Amino acid sequence: MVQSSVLGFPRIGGQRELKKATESYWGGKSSVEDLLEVGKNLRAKNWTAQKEAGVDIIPSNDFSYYDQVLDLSLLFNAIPERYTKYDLAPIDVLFAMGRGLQKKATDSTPAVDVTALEMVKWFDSNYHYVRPTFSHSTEFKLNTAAGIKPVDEFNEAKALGIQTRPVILGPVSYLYLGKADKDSLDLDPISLLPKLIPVYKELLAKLKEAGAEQVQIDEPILVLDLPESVQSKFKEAYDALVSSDAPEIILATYFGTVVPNLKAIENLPVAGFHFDFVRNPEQLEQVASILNGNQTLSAGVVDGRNIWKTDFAKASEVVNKAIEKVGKDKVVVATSSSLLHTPVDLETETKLPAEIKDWFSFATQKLDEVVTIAKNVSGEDVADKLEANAKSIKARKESSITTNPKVQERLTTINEGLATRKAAFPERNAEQQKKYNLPLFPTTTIGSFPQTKEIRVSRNKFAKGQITADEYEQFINQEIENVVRFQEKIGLDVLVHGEPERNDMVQYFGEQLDGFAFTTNGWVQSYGSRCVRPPIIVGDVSRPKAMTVKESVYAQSLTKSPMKGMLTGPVTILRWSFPRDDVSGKIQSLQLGLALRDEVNDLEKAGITVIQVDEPAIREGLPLRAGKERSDYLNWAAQSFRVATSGVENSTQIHSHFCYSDLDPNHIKALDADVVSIEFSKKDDPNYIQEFSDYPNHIGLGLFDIHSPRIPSKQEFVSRIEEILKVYPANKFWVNPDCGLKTRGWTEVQESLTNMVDAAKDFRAKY
Ligand code: 39S
Ligand code: ZN
Repeated sequence: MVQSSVLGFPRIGGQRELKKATESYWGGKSSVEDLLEVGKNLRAKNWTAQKEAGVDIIPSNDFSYYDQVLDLSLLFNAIPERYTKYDLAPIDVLFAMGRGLQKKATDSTPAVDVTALEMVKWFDSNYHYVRPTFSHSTEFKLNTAAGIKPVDEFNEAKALGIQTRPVILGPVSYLYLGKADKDSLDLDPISLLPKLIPVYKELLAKLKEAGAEQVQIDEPILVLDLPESVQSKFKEAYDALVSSDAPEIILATYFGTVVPNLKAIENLPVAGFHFDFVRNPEQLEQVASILNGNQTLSAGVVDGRNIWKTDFAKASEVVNKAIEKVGKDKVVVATSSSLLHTPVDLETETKLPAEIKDWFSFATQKLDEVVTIAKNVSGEDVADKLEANAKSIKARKESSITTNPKVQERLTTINEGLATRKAAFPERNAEQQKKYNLPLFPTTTIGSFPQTKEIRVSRNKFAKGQITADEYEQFINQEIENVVRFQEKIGLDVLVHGEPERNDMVQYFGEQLDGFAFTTNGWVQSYGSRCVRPPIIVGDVSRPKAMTVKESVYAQSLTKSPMKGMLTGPVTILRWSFPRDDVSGKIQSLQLGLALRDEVNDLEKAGITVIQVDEPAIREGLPLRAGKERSDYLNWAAQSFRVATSGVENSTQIHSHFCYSDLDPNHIKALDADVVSIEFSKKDDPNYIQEFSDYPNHIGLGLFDIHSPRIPSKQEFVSRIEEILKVYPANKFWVNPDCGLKTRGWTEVQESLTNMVDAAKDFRAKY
């Protein structure tokens, strides 16, 4: 009997219970016990759902109160000293590292003021992990202050009668995905491996003692281009970790092919491997050849990254090929990656048209998929399920919803001319300077202002028909006016309307574009307690009518300062939606580019002549390995952006914005935006700043971290600007936060922005 396996399950809960509990704890509205109780119930629920679905290999330690990588930093004692000075409870240390902490002193406790660790994208997904941050004084050991999470959760499941397979990020990936702290920039994290291995050994021994037979150790960096010096570390690590004192190790990779790194894993003494055959089915041939005859081959055939129903026939074919190579008793049918990246349950979607809903499969449905495929390849009778599945797959292929001949025809009109501005940057810049007459160090924000409880409640009422469209519009207009008046008061130069009307920067557009479906409860964790509801691209995309003009025009009518129109770019809409799998990313992105071009042109016509088209996801979309696929991507990504933004006059100023990733300035040059703003406040490496000084157009290097409630002082802004000015020229220097302010509260925003603008004014006086 071929076994079925899941690499990880979403932990936020079907009704975002975890989000609500964490935010309530942070807000001082509930106790830590309440939070832990919610966590415990969610874990039990997830394990039980998997058990009941018939999944053979069920993960544990896939749960986290913030981020699974951050959990390891806490457990391994990789806690920078600045978080250890306040006598915080372990879970508060965890949250302080994840989101920073600032607390006024009380009679009994000292003031606390620490920034968060850097948060970056998890490979090419929209999930963010907290970057392990090491210094020369990092001393790895098992930090048992809060128990030993992987062991405790294993025992918790066992007590429910469920045997699980703990999941842990492997030591090579853990170090490689980390970075040196600012006081130890000469430290190469991977050099810490010999010090880390004994701690993993100790942890594995404890899991074995607790009764774990197998562990899933993830080494996702094996799908990246790795230097020889890192490739060789796998042998060193796994020769040491495999032992009779440790559970069997299944080494898991996902999100790509390991073939270029085959050497790194071919003689590892592990009990088996997991590979992603959704992304790269062709790697089967080569990966099967390195197995030693005793090793398990876990075949990832159910997509952990998208919501389309698995084609049972196709998936079974891949698994059968694997069986041919290594034998039935050595193959496991698995999800391609953790299901963290998919919404919890399709059943709770009551508003999706039945025809479309039948094409989807969310995490809960995917449990049944792995089980069914495993049964099928084992020779069990699942004929009715196969038949129903084949019917859905065929219906989607033949549906008229997916094709729009007009869109396809318009796509053929795209050429270089359509994707090129009328003049080059120097000429545009001169015209823009004449038109707007902005001072040196112009100040602006990235677009969103606090999405308050009040705003969300009002939108919710409108959606439920409890208030009228007029009432909702009036409410939104009042919000816009407040945001405009505030910006005028503190003296910002280029204003925004604050986006109170938007639920999310991608979903908002998805809901207005043709070719999309959207969910009412399809939440996916993005970082910490924050979730997104990715819209789903089901067919050819077009824009039936203007999407943002009304709010921008209203905002501009309130002020003489330039008002920025705010759009999300084609690549980002594509990346943060669930994309089609029947059409290339390039085609979807160009269709979005055309739809947005209409919007940009409409904004300009309506008098909005500073327009920001955000592309924060452009970097994460970069194929994980260098090569033709990557250069192709960069070409079509930039082309889509330029299709969207090149229909305007020279004097119209196009902005763009990027965040969440290490950015290569070369990748954004090709967009030819007049002004870009990038996340920068957590970048400490002077070489990184240097790289941006060659960027030809204007650039705003983000000056404060918007993920943290912490308020930087004016002096802090001054110091940071001074530091950047050492390598970055004053005449291209915009002043702005790292990113949009929607997740922050008004008090923090008011103080931070005031300090930021005041600092800019000082420099203006000096230069
Ligand atoms: N990806 C996307 N799609 N969007 C982004 O902004 C980003 N930014 C980056 C990278 N990836 C992104 C970082 N990620 C949020 C989410 C992701 C982020 C940053 C921020 C965020 O703030 N999410 C909100 C959250 O988790 C939800 C936003 C949303 O869709 O809290 N809100 C809806 C709305 O405003 C629904 C709000 C809601 O919860 O309409 N309503 C309540 C309910 O449904 C009812 C109202 C209430 O009582 O509060 O229960
Ligand atoms: Zn951003």
